[in-house]
Amino acid sequence: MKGKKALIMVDLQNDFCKGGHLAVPGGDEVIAIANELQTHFDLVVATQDWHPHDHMSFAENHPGYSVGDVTTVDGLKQVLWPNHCEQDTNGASFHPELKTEHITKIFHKGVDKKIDSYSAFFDNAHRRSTGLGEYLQAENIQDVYVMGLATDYCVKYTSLDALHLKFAVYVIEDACRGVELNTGDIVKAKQEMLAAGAHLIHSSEILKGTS
Ligand code: VGL
Ligand code: ZN
Repeated sequence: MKGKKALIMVDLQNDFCKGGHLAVPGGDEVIAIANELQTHFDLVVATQDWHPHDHMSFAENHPGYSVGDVTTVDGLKQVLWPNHCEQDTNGASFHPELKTEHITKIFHKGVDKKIDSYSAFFDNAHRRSTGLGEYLQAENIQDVYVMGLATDYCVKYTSLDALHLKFAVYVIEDACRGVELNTGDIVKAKQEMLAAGAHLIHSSEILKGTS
């Protein structure tokens, strides 16, 4: 039987787009691509970064620290961010132009104040599953296609975890944008994903086929 394909749309939320609290350069440019891609898959899922106000990834919750600083939380390296994607705020909502009618399930991550979660599958210490891996396995998905924000954080860790879970992983390069906190982070992230076994593809390779 031919493998079933899922599209994972990572964090297409207002706070990562223009005017958002953690705007990723060009973030909103991927929304139109996401809309075009959705009908080409057996299954479409989406993630939302979904933090409580007192989340430990927010610089504001670490007196004396600033955005971009790196510290340790509960033994794990943590980059400190501006407050973003606070649960039930407009910043955490999907971009208003994103089509949502094809999404079969939404996975929230970063909900525990004490630990961040860049991957759509597990928190950063792999302590708790979001349920995404189990869901895709139950749906007999073999190939996962990852797109969204941000290339060097949530897209990267989602892709690496998908590979660990033995999915074939395709990262749709032109449908991702990165934070690039440090110059070269996006290139490095792509190299890491490639080295781990992901395929980097262009959306046209999917769109040229029939839906
Ligand atoms: C993300 C930084 C903090 C992401 C989420 O979606 O890539 N980056 N939280
Ligand atoms: Zn976050």
